Amino acid sequence: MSVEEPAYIYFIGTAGSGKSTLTRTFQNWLKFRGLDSITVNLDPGADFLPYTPDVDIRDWISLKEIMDEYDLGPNGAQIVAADMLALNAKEIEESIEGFKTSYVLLDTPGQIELFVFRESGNILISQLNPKRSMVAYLLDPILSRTASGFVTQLLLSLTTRFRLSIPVANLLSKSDLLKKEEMEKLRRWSSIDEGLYETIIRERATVYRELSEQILLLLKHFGEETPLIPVSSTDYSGMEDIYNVIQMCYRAGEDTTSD
Ligand SMILES: Nc1nc2c(ncn2[C@@H]2O[C@H](COP(=O)(O)OP(=O)(O)O)[C@@H](O)[C@H]2O)c(=O)[nH]1
Ligand SMILES: [Mg+2]
Repeated sequence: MSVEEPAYIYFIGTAGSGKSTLTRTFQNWLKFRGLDSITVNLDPGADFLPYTPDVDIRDWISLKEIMDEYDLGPNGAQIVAADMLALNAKEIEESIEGFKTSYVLLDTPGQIELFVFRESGNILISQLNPKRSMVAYLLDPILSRTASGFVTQLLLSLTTRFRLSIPVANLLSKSDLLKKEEMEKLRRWSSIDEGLYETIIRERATVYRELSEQILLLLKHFGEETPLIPVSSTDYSGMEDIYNVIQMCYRAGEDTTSD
């Protein structure tokens, strides 16, 4: 068995971007490769999950109970539940440690702000292992179709990097839904090229022009022109690329298969 500590991969993205499905798909892919992983559901509001979580926040936090106890609607209860995640960080850690695995795949709440903009995300990452943590950030292809939509998503990804202070890999989710030309266009845009700049300028009227330009400069300055990794849970494309990014981050090319 490897004596290495596990790698913690947080799947983050806007609601419906494919986090839960990718958590399952990537675990399956690791399994095909003979690599051990566990899944952690951090969404107390999840009604249905496409995988059976090994560690489940719903064992500690019930959205229904919060709604009843505090007389809140579902949105208010989600916020209270997100903050309660921090209170359970130690239990989550102990539960994960019981598994002795190589990869911990953490599926975050449907709404990105609950994990990224409130403190609980940071608290949980610190409690687990910030040095061996990374974010797999899912860009939604539907929201990426226009240049301004694409830039806004990159900005959210950059904001996630700043809020959580761990490395972020940008994935283009559900790439099976994109035509070849659209994929090519996004690939070019992801290097923050002139074409993206010109498209933005054409898309927006004067009031947005300077803002868009500044956002692009910001993205360029902070290295957001890193390659986008197209992935698909439908055809399993991009799984090896995710794996390679994880290796580059932590293991310098080594995997953790038992010898
Ligand atoms: N075509 C396609 N649909 C996907 C893919 N991944 C997820 N979906 C669908 O997108 C919807 C949202 O996925 P889900 O994983 O629940 O998103 P989450 O809210 O980010 O966890 C579901 O209907 C999934 O079946 C994919 O790779 N390709
Ligand atoms: Mg989900």
